[in-house]
Amino acid sequence: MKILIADDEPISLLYLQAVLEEWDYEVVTASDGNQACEILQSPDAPMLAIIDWMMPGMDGIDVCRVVRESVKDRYVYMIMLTGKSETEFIVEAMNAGADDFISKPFNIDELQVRVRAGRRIADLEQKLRIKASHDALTGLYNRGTILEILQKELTRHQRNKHSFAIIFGDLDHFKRINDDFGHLAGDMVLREAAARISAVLRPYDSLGRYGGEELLIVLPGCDAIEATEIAERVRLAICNKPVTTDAGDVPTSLSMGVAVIAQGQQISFNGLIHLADAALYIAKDKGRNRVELAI
Ligand code: GH3
Ligand code: MG
Repeated sequence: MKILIADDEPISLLYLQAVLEEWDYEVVTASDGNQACEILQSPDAPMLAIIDWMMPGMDGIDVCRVVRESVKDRYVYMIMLTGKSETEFIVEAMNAGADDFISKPFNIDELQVRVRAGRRIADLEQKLRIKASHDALTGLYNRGTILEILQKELTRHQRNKHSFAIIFGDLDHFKRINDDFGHLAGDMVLREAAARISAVLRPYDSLGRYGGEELLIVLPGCDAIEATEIAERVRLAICNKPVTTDAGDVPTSLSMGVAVIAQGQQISFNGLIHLADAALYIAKDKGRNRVELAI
């Protein structure tokens, strides 16, 4: 696991780094509070941090406060390291957002167990977050998360005016698949469909399970041609070969409705969903296993 250590004294920093590397942590260092903050706010930041209280510029207390206020999408477990040991300082550090407190000079065994406890909590936090934001069967984003992503993309669109698209997909005759092959096979089809779609999307697209066999894809920066091309790629990925299940090979297909928001176009969240849903309805009506673009 990655861990940040922030200390303005190079010798302390080197010593801590050597000790933590010995315990198999991947160490990232910062020599002042500003740098620590910047690292902890970056996308691939460590989830564990040991922060010295006294540093030039932002001190450890400032770092804890800023990180707690600004980092909302994951938990950073922060241990404050300081020569101060009186209760009032411990209270101040914890009030600022620190999770734990170690007095200098520290005992190496104590440091090890405290870092280990922090690691357990950071791990658990991450597992809980993934559980709360993902669908257990397919591993895709769940409904709440994909709708949040869509809302963020819509807000970004209103600010930047660039185009983007969504695809509403629904597996065809899924009830029949369950009836003919059983629910377990149906589950396998859902999982395989999710994997096949993920494999043909771009890294910055988002795919979520909107409902039972309904999927929602958010495609940033796409115009109608690009979005339709992607939808067609998705369609082929699903119908090109049957899904192999324990109950036999299951021919599978997906119908999709595509809605595109052009540069500068104004649309509400519900209006956008409704557009894609209406196009999906037309795709079903016209015979399924097809892509319809909303107009
Ligand atoms: P259409 O082509 O019009 O979409 O027909 P359909 O049969 O796919 O649609 P319908 O809404 O009639 O049925 C959807 C079925 O999907 C019913 C439901 O039991 C099944 N389903 C929903 N979630 C799951 C799931 O997690 N696992 C399995 N195996 N089936 C599911
Ligand atoms: Mg269906």
